[in-house]
Amino acid sequence: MPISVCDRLAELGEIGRGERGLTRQLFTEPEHRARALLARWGRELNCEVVQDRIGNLFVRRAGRSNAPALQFGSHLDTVLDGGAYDGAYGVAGGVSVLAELAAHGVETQRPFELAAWAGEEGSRFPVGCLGSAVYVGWEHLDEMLELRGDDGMTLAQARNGPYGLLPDVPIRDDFPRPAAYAELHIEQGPVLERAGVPLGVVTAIAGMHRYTVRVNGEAGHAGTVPMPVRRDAFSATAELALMLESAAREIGDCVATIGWLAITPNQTNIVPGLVECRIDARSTDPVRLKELDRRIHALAKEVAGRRSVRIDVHRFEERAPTPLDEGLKGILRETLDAHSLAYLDVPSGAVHDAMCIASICPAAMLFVPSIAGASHVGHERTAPADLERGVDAFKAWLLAIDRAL
Ligand code: HGY
Ligand code: MN
Ligand code: MN
Repeated sequence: MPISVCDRLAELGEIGRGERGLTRQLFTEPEHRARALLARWGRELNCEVVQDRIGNLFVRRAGRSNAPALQFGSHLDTVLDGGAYDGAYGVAGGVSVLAELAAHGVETQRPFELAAWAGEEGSRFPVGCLGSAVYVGWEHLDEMLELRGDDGMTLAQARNGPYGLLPDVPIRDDFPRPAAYAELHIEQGPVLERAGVPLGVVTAIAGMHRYTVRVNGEAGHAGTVPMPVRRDAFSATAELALMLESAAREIGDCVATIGWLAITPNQTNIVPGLVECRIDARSTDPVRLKELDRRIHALAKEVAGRRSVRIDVHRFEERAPTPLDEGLKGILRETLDAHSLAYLDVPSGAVHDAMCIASICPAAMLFVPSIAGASHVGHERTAPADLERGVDAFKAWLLAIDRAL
């Protein structure tokens, strides 16, 4: 009896568990253990297990021909105190599909290759979709290896450390272009649950710009610097944050978030001299995303002038809104109709590795509902029946794609 996706998720869900949720950041002990577990699952299924030099892990099942693979997957890393389903569901679900094919001796036309993309969250090293972006050539490995995490360690040091690449897995240096790519993921939003529909055909993935913002004011004694002459870096940042929030609301159909912030010297009785923060700005509409970008720079200039502080804004990540492949979406809708499974077209506000892979081959995604739309939190949940149904639908979709390609 093949292991259920819920059981695989339960096993994965114990790796990196903390009080408030799961933390499996790239090249840390728990994330290394999660990759090692996937490698073990792959070997148990007599699949070829290989990795590349940024830490992407591939579990490959041979097909009748050696044509370009049908690739599918997601990520094993998590945000800080994250949930047990974001990313993990697409990987565990992919393993369940491979296990089902093996259990029934199904021979596919082409190889089926499950990918666990390294560092999708960008939660330790600040570039999102890190592994898949290197895989498609959007980012260069050598440049990414110089990235520095919040703990001061470079990506190279972490990768070459005890929790880097898996010691017993061969390294693959070629980046074969798949024939097509499919990703199974939780919705991370409330749309499917509110509509009472168990499956989502993802129409497009939101574009995302990420910025670092440095606000330079003047540190001083909290008790003696009079209010009118202060150049308080935190007050300037707070004003910028509120103006950014209003701008996003005004533009509409976009989101802007400051989720990471560091105050220097971060002392109760010192007026902050320096604040660094990061802005995460998104929209599925490129025009709105561009307007948000314009407003960010304009607001920074306005606040800097009014408060006589220096504000430097640097965009370090730019991912365009990504419409997903019409052909693969058509096959998915036909498959769901053939199995009398209800579905809804739904855009993705979250970004995914699929947006990178879509630049080298047709790519599409299938969603299952998130309870209360909660994600990137420890109480992220999806009902077991929805998880199982998603894997069944995903398997049928992959086999239909394999026949159609
Ligand atoms: O941030 C995101 O949208 C994704 O979960 N990394
Ligand atoms: Mn994800
Ligand atoms: Mn995520």
